Amino acid sequence: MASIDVLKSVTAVPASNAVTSDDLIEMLRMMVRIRQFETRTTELFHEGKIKGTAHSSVGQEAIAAGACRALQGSDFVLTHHRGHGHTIAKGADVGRMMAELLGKAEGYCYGLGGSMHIADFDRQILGANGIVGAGMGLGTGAALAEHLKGTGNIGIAFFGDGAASEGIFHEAMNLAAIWKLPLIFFCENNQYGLTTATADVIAGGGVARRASAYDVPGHLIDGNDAVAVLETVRRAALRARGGQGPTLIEAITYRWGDHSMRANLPTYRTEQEEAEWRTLDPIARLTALTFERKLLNEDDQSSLRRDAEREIEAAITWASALPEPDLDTAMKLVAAKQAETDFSEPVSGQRKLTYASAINEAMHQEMARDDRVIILGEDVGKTGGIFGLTRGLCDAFGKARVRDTPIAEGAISNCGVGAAMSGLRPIVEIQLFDFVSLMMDAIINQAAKARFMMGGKPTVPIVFRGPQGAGIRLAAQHCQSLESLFVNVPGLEVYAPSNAYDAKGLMTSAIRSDNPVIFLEHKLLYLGGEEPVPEPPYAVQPGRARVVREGADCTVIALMAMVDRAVQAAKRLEAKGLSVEIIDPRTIKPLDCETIVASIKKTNRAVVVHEAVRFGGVGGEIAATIMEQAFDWLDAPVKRVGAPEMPVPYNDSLERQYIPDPRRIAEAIEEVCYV
Ligand SMILES: Cc1ncc(C[n+]2csc(CCOP(=O)(O)OP(=O)(O)O)c2C)c(N)n1
Ligand SMILES: [Mg+2]
Repeated sequence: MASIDVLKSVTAVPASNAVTSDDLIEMLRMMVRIRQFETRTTELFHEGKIKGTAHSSVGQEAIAAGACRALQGSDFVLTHHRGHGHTIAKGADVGRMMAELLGKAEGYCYGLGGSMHIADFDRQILGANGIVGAGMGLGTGAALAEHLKGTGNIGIAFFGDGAASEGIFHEAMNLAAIWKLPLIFFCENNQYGLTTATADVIAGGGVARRASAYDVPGHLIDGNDAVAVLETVRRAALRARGGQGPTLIEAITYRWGDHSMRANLPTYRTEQEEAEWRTLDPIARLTALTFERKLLNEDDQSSLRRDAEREIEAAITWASALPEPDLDTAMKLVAAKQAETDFSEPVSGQRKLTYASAINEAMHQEMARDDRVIILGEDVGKTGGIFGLTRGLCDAFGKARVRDTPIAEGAISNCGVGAAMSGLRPIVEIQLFDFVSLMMDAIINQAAKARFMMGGKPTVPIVFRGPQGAGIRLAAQHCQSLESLFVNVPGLEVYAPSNAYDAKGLMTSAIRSDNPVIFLEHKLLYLGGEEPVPEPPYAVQPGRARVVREGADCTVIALMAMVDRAVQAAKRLEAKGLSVEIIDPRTIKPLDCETIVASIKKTNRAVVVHEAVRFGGVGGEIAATIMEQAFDWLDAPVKRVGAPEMPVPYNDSLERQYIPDPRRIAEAIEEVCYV
């Protein structure tokens, strides 16, 4: 099916004078090293020493060697699941790579990531990735970071032909094109995505042709020709460095082995096809060229091979003797340590702001304090966002830092994560929080895990913020409360301010945090009045709850817009002689269990209130914590109040019935108090 005839369509790229003897010899040396690494890795896998899986790039070495040869040391690469070759070609230490494959503590990722997550940030190897296509979105962010920092560095995002069918391909291409980002999109078309032939799933006659849709150069080249790869990437690099933006390169190649080392897939290629492609061995081809030019002879070639064998054997011997990682250290690598921050909270004076203006002021002050802080989102620029949260920031800090994006949540979020890993501190506005569903890969698979799976190296200081919640009749896809989706993901922090003072202080903390923060705002709170908010910058400590109101008979733990409703309920119950304590956790993750449990030990009763659907909501976690830590003090079962098991209804009166109100909260309090 994948006949070598496909190569008839590629553009021949003859070696120009720019290609030196050194280039040819070093590319060959690199390819031989990569092949040896992959060959031994496959053997170690079959011996049961390398676990899980790994993907060999044998047959595709010319791409890694040629493309990385065209880069400078400070340029970056993002690779994919079949990434050993790129990583070696960008200068990684094969010993530490092997240690990672063997799951050792001195591996690149402390043995926590394995083959699909190897990264070396000191060499601008920004990571392999287990999510097909991810490198393109992250690459836009890394390129944006280099551009804004003015380093002159460029980068390559490698991806497979299969990845070219992911939406992120189009979103990232578009973003890179409109922003003229210094990024090369390099598609290694090995003609299969797992068992599926590329020709069956790519419309429009190939990947490179899509470049014209974004008005960027597209090159279709022979990926088994290291010289063609080198020359093409050099051209693309020149363009990127010159500020002209991205290039799309599609290189036709073939992987010699199975999709992965597990080799558990049914046959989908003929032996004849495989044999035919082996005749186009990229190493044999470059070797022939070096012979033809009398740069090397057969002895030199043998010694290149022997050197590679020695190097990889030494790497295996070294790596095999290393100690295993331990769980305590692994736990410490989930999140970055909290930066040194002054969390003393100023007392509110006379000055007042709304909840929305308080968040805006925090962003303004942090952008003024730290020029790494940028904002990405739909309509966030001149118009200041549909709820006005970013109003005035574009005027104050310019379009380069307050960036209107296309309506492309995948690109916005992945660009943000890539930029965060490359040294910026992005704030991503989610226009309405429901649209976070289109950002979930960036948040859950990338932002939350990057630090851990890459061995504690990258920090991912990014804030995802936006309005959630019901109350203004926007119906089921614009009104959800989604916090429980995030609290179950290690690596994320979740902040949920209920008032203007906390909104400002927590936004400041979120921006200063070195970890990804989900910052939940509430539409109804946007509509609230002005409250006292100190003018100087201040940071509220995450994981420290506020006792909103003291009481003796029952504790209500309420989130966001429910805090005020709980206060109303408590005031109603005063008339009945009930004294209700109210706790606002302020951040759901970290959660201040101590304050909650101490309160229950005093009141002996608890009600948890949130607007999110009750089943599976955060209330269950809080109730379980109370049960675990204060069971003996409880005089009644913990009660939860939340939305019913239905999407948010549009109808005015139904929506009001849907959201917990002071009456329902008061009833719940009475129930636990009168058992
Ligand atoms: C988003 C996502 N979907 C599916 C997979 C499972 N998967 C891993 S590799 C792969 C094939 C990828 O093909 P291609 O991009 O052509 O890369 P190649 O394996 O050919 O190098 C698939 C489907 C995944 N890891 N991520
Ligand atoms: Mg493929």
